[in-house]
Amino acid sequence: MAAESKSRAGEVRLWRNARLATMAESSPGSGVVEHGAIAVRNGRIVYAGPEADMPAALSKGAEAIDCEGRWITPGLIDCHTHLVHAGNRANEFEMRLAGASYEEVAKAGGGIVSSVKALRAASEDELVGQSLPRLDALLAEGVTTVEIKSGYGLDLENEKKSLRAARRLGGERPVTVRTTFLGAHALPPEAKGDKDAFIDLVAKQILPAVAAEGLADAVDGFCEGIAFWPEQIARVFDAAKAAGLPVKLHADQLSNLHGAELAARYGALSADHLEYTDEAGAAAMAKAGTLATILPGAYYFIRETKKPPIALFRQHGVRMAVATDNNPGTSPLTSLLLTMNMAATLFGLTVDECIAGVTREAARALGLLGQTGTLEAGKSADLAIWNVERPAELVYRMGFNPLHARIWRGQ
Ligand code: DI6
Ligand code: FE
Repeated sequence: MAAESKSRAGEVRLWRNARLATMAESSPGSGVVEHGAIAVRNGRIVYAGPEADMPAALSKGAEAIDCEGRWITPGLIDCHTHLVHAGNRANEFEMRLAGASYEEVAKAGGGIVSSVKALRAASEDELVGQSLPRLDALLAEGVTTVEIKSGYGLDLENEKKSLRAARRLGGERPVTVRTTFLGAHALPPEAKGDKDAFIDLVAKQILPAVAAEGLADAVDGFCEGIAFWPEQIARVFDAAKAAGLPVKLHADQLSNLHGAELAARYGALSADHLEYTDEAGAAAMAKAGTLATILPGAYYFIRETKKPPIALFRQHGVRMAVATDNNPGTSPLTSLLLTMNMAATLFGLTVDECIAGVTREAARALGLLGQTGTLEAGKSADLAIWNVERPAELVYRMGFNPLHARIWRGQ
């Protein structure tokens, strides 16, 4: 699994002469430490803070890396992607730009069903091969943890194939992969329009089998008129609960079906998109501790005009994560840096909210805050080291990558 070990067991590695944005919850803002150092042993952070306060025992005999004043943030986390898919839908994009309607695109074999066809036709090896360049694009910008959903297989064998491909990506590259079963994503052609029967199949057969094989860390659904109704999603969530898996939801992206409240009722880790969420939804999420995962890439790409209610989320104390939603239909985006810029420019998130959204809050949205997402002792040494003068540059630039080095589990 892990990359070849460069430091021996028990040895301390030190990143010194650095500026830290620890993102620790106990500190205000980004938890800035101007003259900072991070000590790492066995892949874990044993110290992160002012260099002057570091216990002398840690630096004695340690291998020290001089960061020359560079900024270190937690490794970035993309907590919502459909990264494992086959082919792309550039043809559909082109048709739409030439004036084709959604129906015309669908008639020409476009839409989500075309991605289902392509995924079913691809072998597991081909899926891994096609997905690796997208994963590499994320890693090149300092990503150390990525969530990957199924949802283009839509039958047992093909859902398992995509989840296995996702897990394999974590073996091919030094990155933490969390998998999410998204069986209730769309209706496959063989369901012949019968959503209830398909939901039965997902809840009673596919989900339990996927869970029994340990292929999924969580369960997601698409709650929308063009996908599944809240009552149908609730049946999938009941099955997830029975299998002991946490849930999350694509909610209120195109209309307000009160998906946010549904997610909150099930104690979901996150509700995602949320363009049409109202105040009752925000209040319910706050009460349940359900995060809002903001996906500006999809908002931008489908030219949505209704923005998620960021002010309500702040007012009610809903925590916000930010993710790419990488997928072939509505967000062919593989840059978490650009995503931060979009969250700031399109939705008015502050720099601190953007950076927290792709680190601490993204970790929380995956149930991984105990392991990663901040620079604090005890956590995995997942770091991104940047050639910037101030963290705001990570949000400000468009299409420029200032990453100096990416460290995953201390390597
Ligand atoms: N919401 C989306 O925007 C994507 N899936 C979802 O649940 C669309 C996926 C696609 O068109 O391939
Ligand atoms: Fe999505």
